[in-house]
Amino acid sequence: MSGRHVLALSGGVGGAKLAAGLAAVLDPADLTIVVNTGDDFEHLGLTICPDIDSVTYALADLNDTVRGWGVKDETWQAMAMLRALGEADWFNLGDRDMGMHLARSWRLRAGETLSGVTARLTRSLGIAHAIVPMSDAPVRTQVGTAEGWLDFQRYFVAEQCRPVATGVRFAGVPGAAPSPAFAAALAREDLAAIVVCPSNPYLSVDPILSVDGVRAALEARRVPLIAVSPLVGGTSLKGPLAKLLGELGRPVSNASIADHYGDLLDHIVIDGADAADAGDLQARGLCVTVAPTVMCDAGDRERLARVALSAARIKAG
Ligand code: FO1
Repeated sequence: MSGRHVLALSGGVGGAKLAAGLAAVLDPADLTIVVNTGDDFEHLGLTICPDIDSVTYALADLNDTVRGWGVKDETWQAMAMLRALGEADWFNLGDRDMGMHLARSWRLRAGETLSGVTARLTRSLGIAHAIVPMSDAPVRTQVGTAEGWLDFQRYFVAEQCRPVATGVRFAGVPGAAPSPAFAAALAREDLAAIVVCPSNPYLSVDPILSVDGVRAALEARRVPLIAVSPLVGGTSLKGPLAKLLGELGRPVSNASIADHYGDLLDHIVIDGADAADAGDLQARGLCVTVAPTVMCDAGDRERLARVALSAARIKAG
């Protein structure tokens, strides 16, 4: 293989950790991190992009690793004032995090694209690697429930994922083109691999695959696609994946992850706790790597990044 450029597809928390690991071992010229924007929403007049921010904070080493989202050493004075004013307080915006939303929102309102604003904000935080939205057009994930379709943050934060999910849809597609940097990465002559980070396939990766032309471009690719499974020990570490799989009538197993990605998938990295799944996955024609996938610190993130890259036969620095 001649190229060495890696295209990583990421959602929030778990995906952001692997994205940070990839950035730690690859030169900026060798990595494009495309991030889900299906979780984005307008709140209190601000444009909130939770997954872009999770990846940004992880690469800038600003992320709160205990909470899993937002900025570390955060304070909540603005939130307290909002509450005192009787404004919506179901979605928690920390003071430092609020600065990010303010900067992004006024620049979007002034006419910059989400790609342009994201490049500006990540550069300002000292990030040299490319973090790019999947699209500059709004795509909004919605979860079907008995009460109708809920916008993603209503389902995830306000309802704490309690409603039984009957389906997932992405408002805005078709009709949302890939962002310029995403389209460019897909077309690169030196593209060597696509790494799907350990994010929720239904809620975080599917929106990226639903962007106009992306699935077709991935189907036509000439490079391996490696997914790191978000399941550990037969369940999801954090987030609603296990619950969602059950509600959608699928077994909570790596077989479901592999089935979901279908022909797009060449290689799956699964956790040691799920080593027993390897035989079945190999029988489906997949390459399988069994490795520790839980990322508690920078060492874990880099180790898993190297595992994913070696699955693609890419030598990391
Ligand atoms: N998640 C929560 O569970 N509760 C919150 O109040 C919350 C606020 C929040 C603010 C900014 C941000 O970037 C993310 C935030 N998240 C919160 C996380 C977010 O809802 C999810 O982690 C992602 O959308 C799923 O990837």
